[in-house]
Amino acid sequence: MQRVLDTDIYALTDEGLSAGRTTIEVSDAMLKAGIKVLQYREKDKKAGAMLEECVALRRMTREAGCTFIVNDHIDIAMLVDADGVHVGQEDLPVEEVRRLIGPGKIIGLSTHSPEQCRDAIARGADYIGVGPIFATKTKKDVCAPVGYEYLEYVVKNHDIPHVAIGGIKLHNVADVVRHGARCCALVSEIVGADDIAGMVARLRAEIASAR
Ligand code: TZP
Ligand code: MG
Repeated sequence: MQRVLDTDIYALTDEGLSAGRTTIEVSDAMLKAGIKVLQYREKDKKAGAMLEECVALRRMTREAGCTFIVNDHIDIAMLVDADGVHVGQEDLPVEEVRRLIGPGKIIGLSTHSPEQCRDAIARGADYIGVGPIFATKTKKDVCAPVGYEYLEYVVKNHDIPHVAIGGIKLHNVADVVRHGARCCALVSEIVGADDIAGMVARLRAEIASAR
């Protein structure tokens, strides 16, 4: 059952890929386009700048009825009362993140294999990232693509909410959904689009046609 990520598109920020626009500008466009889950993921900014942006994004996402997740920075997530945090395999363990942010918040964990999926469930993650489905240049320390095999394993065997990620584009999003993805995460395809609202609408139509 998909509860936490009960939406078709999971959007992430990346100012470096935003074609000269700020993350606040791009997020505003994504929220106006109806995005309902937004992850703040800025790898090259200083903590003070990130906090300032997250304060603004918390207000904007709340007004838009959008779930707001902060990547990596549990302290910033707590300071702005984000809805949750997203961590990777080499970040703090899920149990310790839970001790910090409390039971009412969302913890997402990136996973790349069936073992990591089972481990995420055992540790109490609220959702898992599944990927990278395809090769991507967006993430620097990315592992080899997992393809559809791991996605299909998750879909067939586990109820934990999941989001497919990595190299998902307008041209392949329908195929990812046909392979079982309930929710698709995209970075470059959305933040890099000239017309963000148009891109989100086209992605939605592709996803709907594949369901
Ligand atoms: N985690 C796995 S792949 C990835 C992250 C954050 C980046 C995905 O970016 P894009 O541009 O949608 O391929
Ligand atoms: Mg991380």
